[in-house]
Amino acid sequence: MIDHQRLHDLNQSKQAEHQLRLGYLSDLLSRRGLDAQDVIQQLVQFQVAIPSWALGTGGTRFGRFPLGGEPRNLEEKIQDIGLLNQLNGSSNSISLHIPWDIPKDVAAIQQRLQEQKLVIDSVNSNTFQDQKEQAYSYKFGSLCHTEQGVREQAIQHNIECVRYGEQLGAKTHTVWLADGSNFPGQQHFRRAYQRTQESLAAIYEALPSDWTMLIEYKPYEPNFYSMIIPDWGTSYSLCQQLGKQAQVLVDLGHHLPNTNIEQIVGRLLHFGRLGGFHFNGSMYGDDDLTTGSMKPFQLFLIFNELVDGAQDSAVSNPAVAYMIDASHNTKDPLEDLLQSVDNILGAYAKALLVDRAQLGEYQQHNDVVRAEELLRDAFLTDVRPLVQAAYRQAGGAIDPISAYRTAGVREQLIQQRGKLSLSTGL
Ligand code: PSV
Ligand code: MN
Repeated sequence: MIDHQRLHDLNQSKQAEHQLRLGYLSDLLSRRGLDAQDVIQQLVQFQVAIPSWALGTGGTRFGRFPLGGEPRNLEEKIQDIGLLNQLNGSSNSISLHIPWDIPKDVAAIQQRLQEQKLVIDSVNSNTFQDQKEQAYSYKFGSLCHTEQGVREQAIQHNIECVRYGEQLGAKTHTVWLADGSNFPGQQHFRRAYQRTQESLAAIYEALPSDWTMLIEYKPYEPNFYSMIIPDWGTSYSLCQQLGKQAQVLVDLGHHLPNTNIEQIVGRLLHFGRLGGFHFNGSMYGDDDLTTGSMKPFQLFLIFNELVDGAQDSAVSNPAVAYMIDASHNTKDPLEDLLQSVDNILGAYAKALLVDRAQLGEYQQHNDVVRAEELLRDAFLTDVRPLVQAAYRQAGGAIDPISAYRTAGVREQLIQQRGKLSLSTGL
């Protein structure tokens, strides 16, 4: 869809200015003892999984405004993510959602993945909606349900997800539960927790030994009085009971306003239980906006914890799975995802600039101002040339969004798939 020569020509037209800016920043960094190339290499290695459910227009419960050319099946979703990865070299994996992405022809899907140099990173279960053929309803919960038949059905669905994932080489299963209650008295808190824990244990039993189970938390929505896993503490407690393969997943939109998410990240790293992220942007709650669009400083502070943890030999946390979890109502989803990855890489690059030894000194001596200034300085550095260099070194575009627009990708997708094609997703 974007041929190599075209990409090359586009890069050529951006090259002079890019070099100028990269040269200036590299000099500045080397004065501080930092090697720009080192940072760029770390950015090149960084990969963020793209959710299959965010490739079409999702939006709100009020309206949906499809833009055309949306992927109609798993094959086309793979094609879209391949496109993103061609442009930024940072999106080489996919999060699948069952039942939307059940592979009909496993061999064909495997081949598509290979052609596009993509892998499946995680499979996500769906017990927050009822499917046509299912025997029991999840209206009053799934893994926490009072009736054993419902719980059993939800357990089997999760195990089925793992089996599909195995066929495609995934290694992670993500569980997000919509279970909870809307009114006081509706649910017995302790018993509902106990039932959830037992159901999760049954799923955990079926997990291959090299898999990870990620457990997401969310304070409210769709239930508004109580959620069965409302916070990281509950998620953590479940993981502790399940075993080493269970880890907490932090979705940035799943916090009450003003929650100190970076501190949660630090705590989970300390316990070795940080399993993964769902990146998105949030103003109020689970807004699923472009990552970094609302609170770029918070995103930087989160990466600051991650880099700190990665460089500290006292921390023994397994590899963290980085994923996006967003929904698009007004933007072209592919452009939004390019922006999100760009903001994520930018935050990571800034965190890599932090002089940790110096910061440690300031913290040790309680030099509040210097410590804060040190972080602010990294945050305020314009790291875009480093991110662009990473794209280019990975064979992508210096400016992915311009390349996407200039190549007329959306127009081509509309031509191929039609103006009315609709994607499955949130
Ligand atoms: C619903 O809140 C949600 O956004 C969760 O974050 C899940 O990860 C996602 O949907 C997919 O099920
Ligand atoms: Mn999520």
